[in-house]
Amino acid sequence: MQATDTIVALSTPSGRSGIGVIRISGKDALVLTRSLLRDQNFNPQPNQVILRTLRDANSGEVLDRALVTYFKAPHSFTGEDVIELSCHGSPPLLLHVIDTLLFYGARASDPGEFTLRALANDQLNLTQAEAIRDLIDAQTHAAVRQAARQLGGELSARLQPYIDALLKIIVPLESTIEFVEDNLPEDVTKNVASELSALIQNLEDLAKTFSTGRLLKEGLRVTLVGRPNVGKSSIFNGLLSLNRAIVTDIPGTTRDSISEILTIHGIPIHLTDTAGMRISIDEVEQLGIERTRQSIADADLVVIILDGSQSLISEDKEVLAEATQHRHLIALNKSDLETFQLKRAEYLFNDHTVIPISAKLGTGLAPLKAAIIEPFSGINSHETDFVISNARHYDLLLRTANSLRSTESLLMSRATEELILVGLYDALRFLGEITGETTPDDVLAQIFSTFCIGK
Ligand SMILES: Nc1nc2c(ncn2[C@@H]2O[C@H](COP(=O)(O)OP(=O)(O)O)[C@@H](O)[C@H]2O)c(=O)[nH]1
Ligand SMILES: [Mg+2]
Repeated sequence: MQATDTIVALSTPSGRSGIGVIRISGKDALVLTRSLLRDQNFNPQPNQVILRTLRDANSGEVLDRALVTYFKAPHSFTGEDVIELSCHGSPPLLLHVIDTLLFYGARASDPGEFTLRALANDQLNLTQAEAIRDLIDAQTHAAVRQAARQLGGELSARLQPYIDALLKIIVPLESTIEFVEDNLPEDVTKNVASELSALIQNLEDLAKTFSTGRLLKEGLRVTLVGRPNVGKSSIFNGLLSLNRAIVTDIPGTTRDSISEILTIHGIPIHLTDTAGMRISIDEVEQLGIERTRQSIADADLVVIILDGSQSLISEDKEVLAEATQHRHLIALNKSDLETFQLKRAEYLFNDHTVIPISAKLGTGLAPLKAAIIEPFSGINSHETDFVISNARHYDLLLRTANSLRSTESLLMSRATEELILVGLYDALRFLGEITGETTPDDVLAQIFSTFCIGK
């Protein structure tokens, strides 16, 4: 996995900006930079920022005045020689500088290749590399905090005692194989069994935090449904505090689902406004209603909206029949109207609190927000303990626990040590896959393909 070539990439987003940072990593980083500066005597002190002139390869004309920083191997992010060029953030200029470096022999980096090199050179482990990606992709402060903790090595530190505990079971078993002809003595079996069950418990407890971690990372999909004109689009706009969806008193105005992201207490909410559900002969509207059904099916939570100023009509009942099959909340809109009646019998759904709202006045939106995240309360960026936020880690923790469970039953049925050890070694390998020690190359390639270029 040791890289021999020198890679280059733009590390800041493409587009106009104050500065744009180009990163070069590899053994020729300094040689390439000397060419770019047309200065063969360029010998910078590591970790110091120097202002230099960058020049075109053919004409020698000035491209930019840029800040150049040299990080000498192994004291760099990748563990290789690294040069960072802070240029002015003009897209054509940055392209020109990169093209010039390619001309001198650099190679355009693949996604995540800088981080992959850092991993190969033991500058960080796999969970930390993944944390860098998660940090960059984080959509909320809570997700940033979790990624930062993982970047600090918290996950690997949490796994280490489990790896130690496994080794503590494996090592004596290995030595028993060589000396004992018969089955394991009763007391050894008992000891191993109790150590195993404690370990399984710990692993499962850690795995369970994934439900919270996934929520912090991916958020909650919430879909607003109701018949036309109950005020879905008005509530959608109200929750987002902006006029995103078109609101009219013409039923059937919203013909396609639209989605936006808002955050409630650090949890990203993917909010979808849908076409009103009703029987329609209009083909476009029918397609919209089909999308509404899809959006209901995909949602973690459906908010059913009814017009509280009117009696329930058959279209409402159809919406209720369909949407109450999913996790749902009921909101009663238009509480500002005189005919609004929260206590009307038909709205008293037995096991449900109904939230009164006036999208027009903006009242009731805060209680609605609170109700949306209520099942997830306690997940607060300040209270939350470290959680598993990556499906790959979750899967491997479960596989570890499962293979220990099978080992446990083998132990109970007094299987041979060799058989018992197979499951224990599997568990050890799964834990090692989390931190990258035993991760197969194709899995690594898959992980790094999800990174952005320049990281
Ligand atoms: N009085 C009153 N009118 C509302 C309220 N919410 C929405 N409306 C009106 O109801 C009509 C339909 O609203 P809209 O949001 O487009 O409903 P949708 O079809 O469910 O998306 C519009 O004329 C809105 O101004 C409310 O809370 N009170
Ligand atoms: Mg609408």
